[in-house]
Amino acid sequence: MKFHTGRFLSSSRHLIHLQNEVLKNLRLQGDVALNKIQQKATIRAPAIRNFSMHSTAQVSPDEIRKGFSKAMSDMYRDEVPLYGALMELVAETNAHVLDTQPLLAQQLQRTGEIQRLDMERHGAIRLGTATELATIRRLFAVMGMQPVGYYDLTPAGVPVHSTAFRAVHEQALQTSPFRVFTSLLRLELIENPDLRAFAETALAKRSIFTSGALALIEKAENQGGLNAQDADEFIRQALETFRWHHTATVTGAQYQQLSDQHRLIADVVAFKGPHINHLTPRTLDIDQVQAAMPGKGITPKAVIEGPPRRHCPILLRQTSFKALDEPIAFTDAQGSHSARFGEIEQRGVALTPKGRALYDQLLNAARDALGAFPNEGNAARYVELMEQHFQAFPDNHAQMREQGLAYYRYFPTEQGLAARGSADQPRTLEALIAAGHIDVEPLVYEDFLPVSAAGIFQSNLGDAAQSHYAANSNQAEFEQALGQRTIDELKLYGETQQRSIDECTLALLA
Ligand code: OOG
Ligand code: NI
Repeated sequence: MKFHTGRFLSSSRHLIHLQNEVLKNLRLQGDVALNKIQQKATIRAPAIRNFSMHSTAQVSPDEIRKGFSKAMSDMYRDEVPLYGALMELVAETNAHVLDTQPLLAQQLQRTGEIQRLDMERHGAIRLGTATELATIRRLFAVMGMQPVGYYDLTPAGVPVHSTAFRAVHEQALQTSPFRVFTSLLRLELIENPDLRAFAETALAKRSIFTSGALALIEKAENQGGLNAQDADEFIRQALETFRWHHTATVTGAQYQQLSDQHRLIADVVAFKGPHINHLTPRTLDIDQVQAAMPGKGITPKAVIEGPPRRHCPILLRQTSFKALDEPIAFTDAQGSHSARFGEIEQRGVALTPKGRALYDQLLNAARDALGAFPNEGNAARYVELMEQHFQAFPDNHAQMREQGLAYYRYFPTEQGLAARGSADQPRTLEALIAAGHIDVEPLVYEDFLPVSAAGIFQSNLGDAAQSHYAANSNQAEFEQALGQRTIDELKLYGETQQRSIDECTLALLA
C-alpha cells in the first residue's frame, strides 16, 4: 500500500492513519477503501467530463444536457399534446404526494431528488446502423451522457439490443438526470434476404445527423468543449435528429412489407431519422397517475411493469399508453404509422447484484405462475401473483440494507457534525447511524429493466408482434458498433455509495 500520492493525504500522516483506522472500523477492506480516498484526493472533478483536460470549455456538458432535455421536452409537447396533459397530471400528483407524505418529501430533500424531479425524464430512440450508434455516442458525449448497461430484447421478440445514455456521477445526475434508452435494430434477424437487403440499402442512404451537428460534435471533441454560442447551436442541431417526420422514405407497399416482418423494423427503416418515440416524466405514485389517466382521456396499458406496489419502492415501475396512428406521406401514397406513445415511471432504490437476483427470481416465478404474457384479460391475476411472490422481498429499508439487497447513500447529520471530535463519538458506520450522526437514504435506480422494456415495446407494437427470436444476445457486437464498452451500472451505484461513506468519514471523523 502506498501513501505518497495526493496533496490532501500527504498533508498529515496522522490523518492517513486516522482514515485508515476509520475505514477499517467501517468494515471496508483497507486497501480498496484507502485507494478510493486517494483517488478522491487526486481526481477532484469526477471523471465524467470528457473535456476536463482542456480549459477552453465554457459550458459544462451537464448544462448542455440540461438545455437539451428542456428543448426536447418542449419540442415533444408541441408535437404530442397528450404528453403535455400527462406532464400536468404527473406534476399535480407529485405535488399531492409531497404534501401528504412528509417523510418522503424529507428523504427526497436529503438526496436532492426533489430539485431534479420536475425536469426528470427519459426518452427512447431506435437506430438502424452501427455508424448511427457510434455517432450518437459522440453526440451524447458532448452532453456528458455515457452508455450504461446492455439490454437484450430479442428473448421477448423485439429485434433490438440497447443501452441507456445517461450521466454517471451523482453530481451530474443532480444537474440533469436526462436519459435516452437507445436501441439498435438487429437486421440479421430479418429472415427474408431480399427484405434484409432492401432495409440495409434504405438505411445506408439516410443520414440522421445535420452537418451542423456533426461539425459541432467534432469541434467539441477537438477543443474539449463548446462555448455558450456553440452549445446553443449544438442543441438546435442535435434536436433535428430526434424530430418527427410526416414523410416516409419508402413506398406504401415497402412500408407494409417491413411492417409485416416487424412493426419495429418499419419504424426504423422507413423514416429519415430516429424520431424520439416517448418522453417519460417521473412520478412519485404511479398507481395514482395510472388511475387518473382515463379521466384525462388517456388509456394506459393493462399492467404496470416492474415490481408490485410497496412501501419502499425498488428499481422502476412503468406504464404507458398506446401511440396514436399518425398520418404519413409515403413516397407514392398517403397512409399512417403509429410509433409515438406516452409513458410514466416511478423510481425506487437501486438493487445490489444480490437484490437484483432476488428480484429476477421473484418476477420470473410470478410470470411462470401466470403462464402467459400479462395482458388485459389476466391483469388482476398478475397483480395478485406479483404481490404474493414479492412477499419474499423485505419491504423495509433497514432490512434491505442489512441483507445487502440495495444501495444507500450516507449523509452526516447536524447532530453528527456537532459531535465531531467529542470523546464519546461513535467510530463505526453502524454506530454512527444508530446514534443519529449519519442519515441513510435509498440510492435511486437510474437505469432500465429489460423485461419491463420488452413489455413497453410490446404494448405499443400490438399483440401480433409477439414473435420469438432464437438469436443469442450479442453484447460484443453491440459494443463493437458503439465503439466502446458499455458501463456496468452496478459499478456506478457502488461508487456513489462508497463516495457518500467517504464523505461521512471526512466530515465526521477526519
Ligand atoms: C423503448 C422501450 C423501452 C423503457 O422505458 O423501458 C423504454 C422503445 O420503445 O424504443 O423506453
Ligand atoms: Ni421508456
